[in-house]
Amino acid sequence: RGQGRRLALLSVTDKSGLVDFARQLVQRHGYDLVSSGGTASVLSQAGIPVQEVSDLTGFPEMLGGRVKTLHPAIHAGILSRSDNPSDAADMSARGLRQIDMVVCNLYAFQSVVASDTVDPSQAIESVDIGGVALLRAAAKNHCRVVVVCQPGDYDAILTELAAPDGGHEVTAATRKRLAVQAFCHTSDYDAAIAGYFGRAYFGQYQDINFIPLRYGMNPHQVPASISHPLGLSLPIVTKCGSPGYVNLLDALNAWQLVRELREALGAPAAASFKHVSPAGAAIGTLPIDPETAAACMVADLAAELTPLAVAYARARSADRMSSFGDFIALSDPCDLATARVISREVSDGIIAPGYEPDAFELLQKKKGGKYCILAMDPDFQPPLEESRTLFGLRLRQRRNDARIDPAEMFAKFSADARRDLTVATIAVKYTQSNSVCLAKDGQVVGIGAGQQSRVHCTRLAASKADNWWLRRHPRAAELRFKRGVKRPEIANYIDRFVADELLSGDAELLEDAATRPLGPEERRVWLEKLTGVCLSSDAFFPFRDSIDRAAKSGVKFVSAPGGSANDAEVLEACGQHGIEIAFSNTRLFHH
Ligand code: 93A
Repeated sequence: RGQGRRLALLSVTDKSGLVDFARQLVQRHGYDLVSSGGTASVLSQAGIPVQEVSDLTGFPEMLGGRVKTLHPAIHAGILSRSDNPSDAADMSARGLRQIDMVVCNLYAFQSVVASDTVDPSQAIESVDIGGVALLRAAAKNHCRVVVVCQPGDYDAILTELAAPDGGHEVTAATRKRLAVQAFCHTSDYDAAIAGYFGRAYFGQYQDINFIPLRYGMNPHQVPASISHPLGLSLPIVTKCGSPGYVNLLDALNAWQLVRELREALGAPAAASFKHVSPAGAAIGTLPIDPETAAACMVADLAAELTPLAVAYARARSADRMSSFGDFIALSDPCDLATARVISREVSDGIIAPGYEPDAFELLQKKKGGKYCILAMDPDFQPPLEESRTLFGLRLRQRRNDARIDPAEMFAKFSADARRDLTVATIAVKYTQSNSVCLAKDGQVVGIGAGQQSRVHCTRLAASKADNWWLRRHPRAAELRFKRGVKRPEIANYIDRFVADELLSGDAELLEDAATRPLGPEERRVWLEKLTGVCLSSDAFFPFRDSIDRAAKSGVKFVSAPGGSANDAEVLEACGQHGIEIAFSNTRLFHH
């Protein structure tokens, strides 16, 4: 091996633990040392023999330290392979020496830019180039080279070098671990640099590769932002308003939902999100019958509705109370008719692949000009792997790219059931788990989200579906409200009217104060007419109770993953209720 002694290159900003580590390398393990300027001077002051990088390269540090270790003599020393005759010939032809260990930690970019007073021209000087190259080169050649990127590893390495039967070697397993650590370190480092300059250069203009958010999950969680992890352009442009963190969670989930619905069913789709779950979702087709138009509170606009407008009107009418202040997603560019439907609802924002000028003009007036309007690049394809950090730790996974293909998953059902099972299944794919969704006529009619028990999801979804159906009771359609009663008040009144929850002052809202509430018998008779409903569950049914409850709300078609110990019991329940079930292989948890 070279002249018999090993060679370690040390170039560190954080010099803690350096002297002790270096001394042991020299005195106990036979290493020679070579270092960049600052590191070399700390070592020689401590009486440790060290060469300067420039002694090895014959080239001085230059450009005020911008070029220290960036030299072929250094990088060939790190990258030359063991047992490779051609590499060995190259090395000896130039009289170069192999480097066996690289100890390097980088300019402290993150702590430099954490200070409020630093500007980009100062931050630039803390972008480490040579150190990153050292770490990457050493990590690449880890089958021979030991790479150490943090002082916390010094002790473990010394312990290994001192192992009685170790021959002053670092094991292959440790070299691999250290290499992966170095690759992670340089990747985090580059992300911090991209993030800082994105904020510094584009933050105030928004929407190139960084959108500052109003605040995080809560107002005290500042600052907050969204950016592309690779510093690339974002596929989202803020056209109006200032989105918050939860808006983005809603927008990105809702967008995926409508895009998949459109792709699976070939019709414009809309979703109405609240707290990162859909309150409703639908595809839109024309014509729309008068009862549906009335139940969706768009009877006055019926003549001008487009399929997209119908999609939103239906999505919004699945659960009007929950949709109050929603975040909307549209699969297609927003047209004027859709903007008209939206403009009179209380809503927090919208994401769509574009806006016709007259539609945009109308939406822009909402919320005193603060309505959040996001334009989404419809061609954006996310990478297959996704990650998030939680409590400082990064979780990675393959994104949920399971395709809901109606022809494949629901082949045995009628066309209507196939459509509605698709709506329900794509809806649960983007609903916080556990979830169960009921759908009918191309729209969600009830969703139970975020429950820890399966049957609670089913109860919630089914009771919402009951409520949706009761709102279509002819007596609800006949209600006449006083002038000046607002749309949310009407929606809330109707909800109480059909649920037998009327309050003492409620009669004040009506033109005819003597209107009789909907009685239990009227409800029962009407609910019996609810049939042909589809249900999708994001995970298997552990018991038959969900099927028994679903049957009471007109469910006739079910899709759920199989695999429960009680599948047979679930099948039996379906048989008893005349329900057709298809077990899928795909669990659809979402968090
Ligand atoms: O400016 S650099 O990117 N140019 C280089 O060639 C280079 N080589 C090592 N910075 C460079 N380094 C970094 O210098 C190391 O990553 C380390 O953080 C620091 C150590 O410098 P000194 O030994 O002079 O204190």
